[in-house]
Amino acid sequence: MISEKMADALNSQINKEMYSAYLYMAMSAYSSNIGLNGFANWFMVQYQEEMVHAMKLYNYISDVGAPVELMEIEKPPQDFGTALDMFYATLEHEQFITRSINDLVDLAIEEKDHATHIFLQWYITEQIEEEGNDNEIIDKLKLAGEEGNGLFMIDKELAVRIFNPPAAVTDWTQVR
Ligand code: OFO
Repeated sequence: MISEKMADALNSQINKEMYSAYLYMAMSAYSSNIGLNGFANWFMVQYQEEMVHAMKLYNYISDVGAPVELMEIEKPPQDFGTALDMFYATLEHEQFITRSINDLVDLAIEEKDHATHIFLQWYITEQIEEEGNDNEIIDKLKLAGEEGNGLFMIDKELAVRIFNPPAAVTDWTQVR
């Protein structure tokens, strides 16, 4: 059992995760357009990860007997500038998501909602990884330069990222 206020906040978080998926899908399309197929792969993997983030919330809300409420997903931008600009935008978005998760944890603590508090721990850890990945790529882009060989090398590196689905990702109702 969770409060109505908590259910609303978790439903809003589903929307934020769906927007994250949509944003990274747009970045993937943009990367393909400018010939950065490795970046396109990296962002498409990120898109899939965001879908998992959304589905974990969806299934948690269902598990605790609250109504899932889906909302309109905002249109993402279409032009992201240079590769470095795109990763700065990615980091900024992830920092926004981290703040949102922190607010959810604050609410869980305020409401003494231990189940939701425990559930949210996964997201706290995940956000450390997400921001860490973005910072690492930003550092590499700054070091290697944004043109020619350096960019080509980073593109090759990002091409090998693969999506590691949770065990039951073929059955989205089982994603926990
Ligand atoms: Fe990118 O972590 Fe979810 O949104």
